Amino acid sequence: MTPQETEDARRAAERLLASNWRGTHTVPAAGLYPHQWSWDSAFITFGTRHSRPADARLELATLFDAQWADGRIPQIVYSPGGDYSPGPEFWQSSRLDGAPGVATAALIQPPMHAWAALAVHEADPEGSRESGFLEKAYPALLRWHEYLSSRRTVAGHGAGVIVHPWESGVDNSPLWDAAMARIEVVSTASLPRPDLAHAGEGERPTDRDYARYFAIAAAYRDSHASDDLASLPFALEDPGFTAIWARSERALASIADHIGEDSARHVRRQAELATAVEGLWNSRIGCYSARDIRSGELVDKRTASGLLPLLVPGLLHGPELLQLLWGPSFEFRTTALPPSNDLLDATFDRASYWRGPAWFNTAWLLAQALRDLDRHEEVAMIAERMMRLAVAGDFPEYVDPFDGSPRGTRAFSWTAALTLDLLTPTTIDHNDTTEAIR
Ligand code: 9WN
Repeated sequence: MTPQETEDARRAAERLLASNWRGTHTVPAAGLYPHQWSWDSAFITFGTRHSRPADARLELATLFDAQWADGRIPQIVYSPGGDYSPGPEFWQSSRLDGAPGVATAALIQPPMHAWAALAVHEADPEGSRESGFLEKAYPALLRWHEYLSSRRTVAGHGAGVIVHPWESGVDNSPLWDAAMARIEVVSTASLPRPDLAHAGEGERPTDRDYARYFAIAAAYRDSHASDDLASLPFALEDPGFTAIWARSERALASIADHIGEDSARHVRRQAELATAVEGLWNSRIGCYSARDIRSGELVDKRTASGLLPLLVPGLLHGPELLQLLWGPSFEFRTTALPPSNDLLDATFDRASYWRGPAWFNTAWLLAQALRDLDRHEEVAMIAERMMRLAVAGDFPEYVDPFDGSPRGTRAFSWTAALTLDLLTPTTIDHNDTTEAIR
């Protein structure tokens, strides 16, 4: 990539992020996703921190303002208007205990936030200090991680439990197929699908999936967002969610150090989460996987979520995962970007959402892991491919894993933000805590 190509791509990404900015937060995509999404906002700040650090701080602060009394950070913070289903009228969050003043969903998404907050601070330490950013963010992040520990783990395991496929961020991944199949579907007749106005039908979950999504969400809402995980229709330990949490716990230790709080407890917690991730190693398939808490069984599916434990320093099965990434299941060398699903599995579908297409957030997450492993050539390869695919496809939501054709919606914010991040050289200040954890 020439310096001019890089500069042009960075400018285009910045323009797109500015056009999706709504004054307090960035929408993931203007038509398909017209509200604030939890892990999208975290990913987006990895891009906006470079040229608009004050907006990046505001983006996270807006999300923290929607935190529930029990510490959860909601999957969606609704804005007025916008045609998206389920909307605020589905959740009626004001009727649920401990919900904030603003309308939100009751579900959550992977905890990228502490990691994002540290990165936002590091991009503009002076502005961050002047605004007391970390001092304000830390208590919110602490309560969020405490919510996860107390409400989203099963005794004896410690991995993060999701109670809806939407909570994984990889909604129709084959990891959830067996658990989804247990949900009875009465009819798919009157389901609102405004999403189909913005992406091809074959690129989105099916009506049958949606009927189940609504049934699981309604059961959770009607249980008043219960923490009795065993009583819920869907509850699985998620390897991607847990790996991201471990990474964020490590960031929380650094944040605590920056502001003179006790970091040792986060270092300990990070080690516990690393152990919990190891509990999701599935030796039958040679990959990390999800565990259904109802059956206690690990799911026999290799997916990109099962590769994300590479983010955990000192991972026991790191070498096997790297081989898997380069081997016939994920074909890192020849694919446009790593696919979301095992190329060899019967469920693989090159067009359907999280069942095959390549996503920019997955590629970026793997790039972070590879950078930690000093595999800088591979990081550069991912950066170059992301840049070319993002520019050629008008910042698509995801791409065909073989030829890189754009799929899903366009002008998608995290595609722009994460590409921008990889194209921007940064000096990351690894402090003592981070080194101790490594
Ligand atoms: C449900 C916003 C979100 C992402 C998810 C992605 C998709 C929503 C949907 O879009 O999910 O949350 O309507 O399909 O799967 O990761 O956060 O970009």
